Amino acid sequence: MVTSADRPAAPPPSPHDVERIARGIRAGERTVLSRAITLIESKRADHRRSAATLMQALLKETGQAVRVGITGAPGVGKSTLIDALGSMLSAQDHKIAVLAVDPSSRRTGGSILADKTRMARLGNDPSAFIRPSPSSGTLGGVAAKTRETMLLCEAAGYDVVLVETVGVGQSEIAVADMTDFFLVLALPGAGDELQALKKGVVELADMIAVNKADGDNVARAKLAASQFGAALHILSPRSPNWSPPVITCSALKGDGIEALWSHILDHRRRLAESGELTARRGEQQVKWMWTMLEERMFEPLRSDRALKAALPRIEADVAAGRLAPAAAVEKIAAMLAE
Ligand SMILES: Nc1nc2c(ncn2[C@@H]2O[C@H](COP(=O)(O)OP(=O)(O)OP(=O)(O)O)[C@@H](O)[C@H]2O)c(=O)[nH]1
Ligand SMILES: [Mg+2]
Repeated sequence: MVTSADRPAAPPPSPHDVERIARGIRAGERTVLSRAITLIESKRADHRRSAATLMQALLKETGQAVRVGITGAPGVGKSTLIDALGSMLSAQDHKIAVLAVDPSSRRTGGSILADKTRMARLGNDPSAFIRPSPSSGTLGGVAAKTRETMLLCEAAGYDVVLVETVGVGQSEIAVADMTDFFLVLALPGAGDELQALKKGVVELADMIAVNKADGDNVARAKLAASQFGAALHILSPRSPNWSPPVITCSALKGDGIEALWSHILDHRRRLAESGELTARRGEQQVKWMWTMLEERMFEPLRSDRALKAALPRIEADVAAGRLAPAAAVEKIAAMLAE
């Protein structure tokens, strides 16, 4: 049996190859784009260097897309909404990239399949590109890969990027940090809807859309929307140039999707005119650099075998009060320096 360990490792792309990949991406070739994403998702140091060269080569071609983050509880209708919005935009000659940030192991086979069926129209649309969340890694790592994928998609000519995330851990913050507009989806329902949404997430929202406003739900959806509206009123807005609207929509029926998009464009116009868009993106880039650096610095802690073997013991000693945290840090640092 030939295992992957027996096979010689694939050589990293040469500088010449990287230039060819960059050309393929600029030409909008999907297979090249997919291969490039696989390259940036690789953990190998030589691949990572090639990936960094590629990102630098394409830097000037990035940044033109409307970047929208979409969050909400499982089942709220994110994928259905992306399908409806993406299909509408595709009909207007936009090219749509759909990405996901999900650092949990939730998105295994079944769930990807489910997404494919929920995004049935976009999935078959030649002007749409759908890429699931990188399947492993820390949130910081997954988010960094998704950001780079977003930039590759922009370089390939996708002018709308929709990033779906489910509300696990800090993933909403990671997505808000890589997009221009953060859309929170909510469900119709009485009173305690607001409690169901984490406060921190509502504070990040550039808009709340109460989805599934169809059939018997319409009145309840309107009620929920007015409650959200009142609640948003007392929060200090994320931007001085924008008060987050609250709308109702039905992703399933396509109701309210046009209005939703026009709010996103309005937001973009205002932030662009005030200079906030450029400033926000600049801050995001710097933050991203630090996140990647942190990831890089922490990597030996995850990959150094001796250290990994020693860590549980060190932790136990710290927990039991046998080892001072400061002494533990010295010990770990010394092992890393070996
Ligand atoms: N009635 C109604 N059902 C909807 C609407 N939008 C989505 N649904 C249904 O809600 C279910 C979940 O939809 P998804 O789009 O997969 O939800 P999601 O938020 O992407 O779910 P996860 O990715 O699992 O977190 C599906 O059965 C959809 O058909 C809507 O506007 N109205
Ligand atoms: Mg989904």
